[in-house]
Amino acid sequence: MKRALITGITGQDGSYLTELLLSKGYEVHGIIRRSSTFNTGRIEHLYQDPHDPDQRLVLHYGDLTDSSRLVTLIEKVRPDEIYHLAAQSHVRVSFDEPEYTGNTTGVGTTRLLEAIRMVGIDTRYYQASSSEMFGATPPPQSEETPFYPRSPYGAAKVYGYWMARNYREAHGMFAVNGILFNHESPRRGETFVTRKIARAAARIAQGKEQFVYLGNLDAVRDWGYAPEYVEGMWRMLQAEQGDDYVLATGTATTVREWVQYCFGAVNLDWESHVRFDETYLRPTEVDALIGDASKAEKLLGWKAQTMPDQLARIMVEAEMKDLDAAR
Ligand code: NAP
Ligand code: G4F
Repeated sequence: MKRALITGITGQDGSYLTELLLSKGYEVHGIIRRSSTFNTGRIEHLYQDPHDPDQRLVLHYGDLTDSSRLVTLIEKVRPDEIYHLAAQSHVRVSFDEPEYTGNTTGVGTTRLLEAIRMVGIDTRYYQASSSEMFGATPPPQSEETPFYPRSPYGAAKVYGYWMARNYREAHGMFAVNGILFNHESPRRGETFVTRKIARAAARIAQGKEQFVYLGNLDAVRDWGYAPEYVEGMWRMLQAEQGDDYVLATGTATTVREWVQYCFGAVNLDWESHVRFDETYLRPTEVDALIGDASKAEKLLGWKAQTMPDQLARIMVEAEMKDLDAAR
């Protein structure tokens, strides 16, 4: 039985990846942070009793800032595959907490890579790189596009990208950079713009709120569906050698168009409900991200299936269902 270790298992991608790996027969180990409230909501439905002799999902406390714990965990689990998804992943927040973002999203990657090297296991490593690394470089962006990060988060991800490549080149590690464009789902964190808008549209439709406050409506993003992207992560680690791949839909949607899709899904006129709040502007913005995922299609047979308009509908319907269930 293959064994995988996932950092960031409690996040959006971690939860879908856990479902995928369990369905493929893996034993899955996940690192969770100690917190005073439960932070395992996204994987609650996958929980397995530690007393069950057939348990295939095991959770361990740990943190990206604690190198010795990463070493003991790698030694204990000895995974065949490691998916490094944990990060302070919010771009706007990274401007408020640049040092913390650098420490976790950036140096946290080095701590993990170094833990693997110190323990000396032969494993396959996935690095959650990001289209934010392209920043100000105009679209379309591919594996060959130069990086120009526009946030502390983007800069930290560029550092992590190069550390993963360096461990591949310097130490012969099977290390992969998945350069993923924005991917969303009903499990997306509530403060990312797609979920914030889908949630607001549903709540306004049900009379619970009247307005949603947003920042820049002109930004262009390439929004895909998260469960499809974790399949791409897995395929990257099944390839013959470590390499770097973009995953994206190749489509361009503005935040304004996303608003229109979501409010359209509940038959509301968006302009009566959207208000501007400069709090949500960033000191430096990434104007346009549109990915070219042709390498992943050619070498991994991966292609995005769900397009942004369908995705918006999926997310609004999930919000409506949750509100109905809470009644
Ligand atoms: P997410 O929902 O924000 O999840 C982040 C995960 O990292 C959570 O499990 C979080 O734990 C964990 N984490 C944060 N700081 C940690 C620390 N110091 N030690 C240990 N764990 C920590 O992110 P996501 O959307 O699933 O994205 C997964 C990865 O892909 C991230 O690295 C992100 O930067 C990257 N990425 C995402 C996208 C996207 O569009 N979603 C695109 C490109 C790249 P808690 O639950 O305890 O907070
Ligand atoms: O949803 P966002 O916060 O995502 P962003 O900044 O594109 O970052 C996400 O995708 C990256 C991949 O490219 C990941 F690496 C990263 O971890 C994260 O998952 O913002 C999208 C756009 C931005 O241009 C922002 O300025 O929406 C604009 N926006 C407008 N009003 C807003 C808002 N963003 C947020 N979060 N909240 C608003 O009210």
